[in-house]
Amino acid sequence: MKIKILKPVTAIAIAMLFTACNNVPAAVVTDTVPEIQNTTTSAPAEITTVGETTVDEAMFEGKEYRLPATYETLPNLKDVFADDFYLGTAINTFQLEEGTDTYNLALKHFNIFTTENEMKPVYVNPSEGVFDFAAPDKFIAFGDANPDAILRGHTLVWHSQAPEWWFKGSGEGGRATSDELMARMTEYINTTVGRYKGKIKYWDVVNEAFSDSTGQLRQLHEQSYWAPIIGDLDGDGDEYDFIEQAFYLAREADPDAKLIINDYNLEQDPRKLNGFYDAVKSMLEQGVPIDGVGIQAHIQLEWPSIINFKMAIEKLATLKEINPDLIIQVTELDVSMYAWSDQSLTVDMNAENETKLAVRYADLFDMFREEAAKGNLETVVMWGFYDGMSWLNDYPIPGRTNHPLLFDRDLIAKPAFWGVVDRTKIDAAVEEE
Ligand code: 9MR
Repeated sequence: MKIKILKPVTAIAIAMLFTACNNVPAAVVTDTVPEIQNTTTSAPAEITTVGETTVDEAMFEGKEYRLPATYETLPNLKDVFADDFYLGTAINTFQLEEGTDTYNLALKHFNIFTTENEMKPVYVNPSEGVFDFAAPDKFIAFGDANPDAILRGHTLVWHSQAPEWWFKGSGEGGRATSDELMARMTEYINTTVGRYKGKIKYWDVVNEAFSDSTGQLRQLHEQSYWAPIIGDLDGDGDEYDFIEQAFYLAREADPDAKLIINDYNLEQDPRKLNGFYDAVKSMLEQGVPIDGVGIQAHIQLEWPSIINFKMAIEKLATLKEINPDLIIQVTELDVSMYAWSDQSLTVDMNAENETKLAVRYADLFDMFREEAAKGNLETVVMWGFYDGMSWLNDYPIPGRTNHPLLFDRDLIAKPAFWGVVDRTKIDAAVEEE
């Protein structure tokens, strides 16, 4: 296994960006930590490919989409922003069957696509020696068939949706040792990034490594084994090593892919933003090949303020002093209709609420345009395109219906769509509703 030993760096104190701190809890509560049992791992078995991954497909069964006859007359979102940034969506391969409405709609409006679930390690490498590339291969085939579609791979190193077996091994309490976990990460990155070399333009190499409560690396009680198991390999006093190694490995496996470090709440939690910023800065100063930062942006109707979001982008943009080519992407945008503390199951999407959402989207995209014009924003990816597909249905409140995206459950453009395209049309779009 190849470990790059990095030069120690001087910690640099960064002034806090915001004075006020909000109390919004994590936008994302992740899966339960796998229970560690007393097991030992054997030598890696030969890699085999198993059958198709089906992720969340059941919820779409039986649904027939009927695009309105007028849909072709809608402006293509990606063209509206052609001079500003790439515009994308999360997608699943079952939505990409050629000729279906979801396929047509996705290609009409978006030019960059992220796999919502199907490239997560728990599905790709479910057990030792087994790799299932059936769904990712379909995603790549979609890219091959549509050469203008840019593909993002999501994600390589994450504490959630990672296979439990990665973290088990011959260490204390049946936990993997640092060497074992590094070997698995190395095999995974080499195999997966290597397989799609030249096909995936961006990889979310490391996802959600930072804690909401401290802004520092997640620890065991925050559901992550990565830093606690891999530890400080280079002895420089920090435990960013699993991140550093992941980036070196990904760079080696596909030198042309753009490598992104991705996290949530950066736009609304100064403590987390500062911790993330300091870590990325320190790694960039050591020469870790981080090409870009991803701001997930799972936000709400009334939180955070546009100015806080903008300041977060601008703070991250100061990292260009170290890497002038640093890319900033919004990677998972959606706007929940509910405040985080709200427990309700439904919200009346009356004219007032449709308008609020449309204005929220209009304000966001105005700000994105400004930041893109300053060279601070390269891509905006939405976490889905129609309300029926959003993870925010049933989450964080089971049984909840949400309306966070630009198209409704019948694939019809909402007033929010018009907010994004042309805010002068919001009133008319609301009346039509
Ligand atoms: O949208 C994804 C949902 O279908 C999955 O059930 C969930 C499992 O954790 O992951 C969702 O996507 C997440 C993404 O991979 C990382 N950032 C937060 C996203 C929303 O939870």
